[in-house]
Amino acid sequence: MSEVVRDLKAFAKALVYKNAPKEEYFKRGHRACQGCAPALAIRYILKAAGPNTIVVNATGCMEIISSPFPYTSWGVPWIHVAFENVAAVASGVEAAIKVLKRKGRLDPNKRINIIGLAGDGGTADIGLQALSGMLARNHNVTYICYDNEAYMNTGVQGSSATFTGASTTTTPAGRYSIGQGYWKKNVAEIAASHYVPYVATACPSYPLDLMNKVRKSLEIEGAAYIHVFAPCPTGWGCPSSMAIEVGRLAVETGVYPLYEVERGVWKISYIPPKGLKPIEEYFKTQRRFKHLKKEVVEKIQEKVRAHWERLLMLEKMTNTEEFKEKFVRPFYEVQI
Ligand SMILES: Cc1ncc(C[n+]2csc(CCOP(=O)(O)OP(=O)(O)O)c2C)c(N)n1
Ligand code: SF4
Ligand SMILES: [Mg+2]
Repeated sequence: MSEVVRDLKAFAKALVYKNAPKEEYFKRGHRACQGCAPALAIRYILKAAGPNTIVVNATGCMEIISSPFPYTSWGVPWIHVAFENVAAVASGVEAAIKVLKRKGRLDPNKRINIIGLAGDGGTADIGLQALSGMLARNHNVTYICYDNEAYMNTGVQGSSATFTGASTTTTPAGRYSIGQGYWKKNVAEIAASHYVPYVATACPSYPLDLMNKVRKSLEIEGAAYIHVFAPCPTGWGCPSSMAIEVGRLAVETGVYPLYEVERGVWKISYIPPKGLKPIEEYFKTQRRFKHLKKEVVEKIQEKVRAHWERLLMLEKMTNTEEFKEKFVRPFYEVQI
């Protein structure tokens, strides 16, 4: 596995087409809207995971667009579960495979990837308890949340992962409301606080980085969590041709930083070489932020910058020999 590089934009452009596996396990013909980044993300995720993969998928846009016959798109075993219990079912699948291997009914050396897949509603809200259980028990599962920042399948209702200031049908902007009034819930950090071996954030605008993180998570023994920021042109009010650019701008403005937390050590995957762009550049691409007044944008900007600074500090603090010696080695290498 190559190191995640910092100037991902240049790197991804140069290498993605040459190095991406040719096989498609999320097939064409599904019913996603034009420019749907979650659907693109799944395509990359499965390219990276390969054929020996079982996907446990919650109710949501990605289930709806991919499952009805004759538009079924899954080229790997796939199970649809309720909105709230992806992590519980994925835990059960992993336990069942372990038993089958122990009883000799499955080759014990065969690697089977188990991926739990749910939207931000299914992860940050209704499925959070099951996710926490799965992470606490350290099941050998990669849980992936595709975050389109609202309950899209049922009509753009806000979730706790909806970005601050966004207008949704349950957080409508108006005279007395800026839209979503609180800070986006950070599920990647919640996952990291379970001390699982691997947590990452990703975005299909950076496909190579996304695929590398999926591969890495599957190679590591134990629970992994990947939070994938995935623009939804329909719910966000941007042209379908802009989804990739919008994802890139989210990263370049610091609205959605890309990073990994591997055994407690933080590493930012992409640091914009010329510093963060102003968040207006990201906001102006989408209708859901159109109503925001300058003073509100400035306040959100301040928070985004502070959050980025904190990330830089976390990286600096955890990447020292002292941190690794006093925390990482004793904590992660001692088996109780
Ligand atoms: C217990 C339960 N409550 C509500 C629903 C209705 N429902 C189905 S999908 C969905 C929204 C899913 O949102 P998210 O997880 O963000 O996925 P997205 O649709 O955005 O891809 C809702 C509310 C349901 N299926 N089950
Ligand atoms: S509503 Fe959004 S997430 Fe759902 S299929 Fe359309 S673009 Fe994709
Ligand atoms: Mg959603």
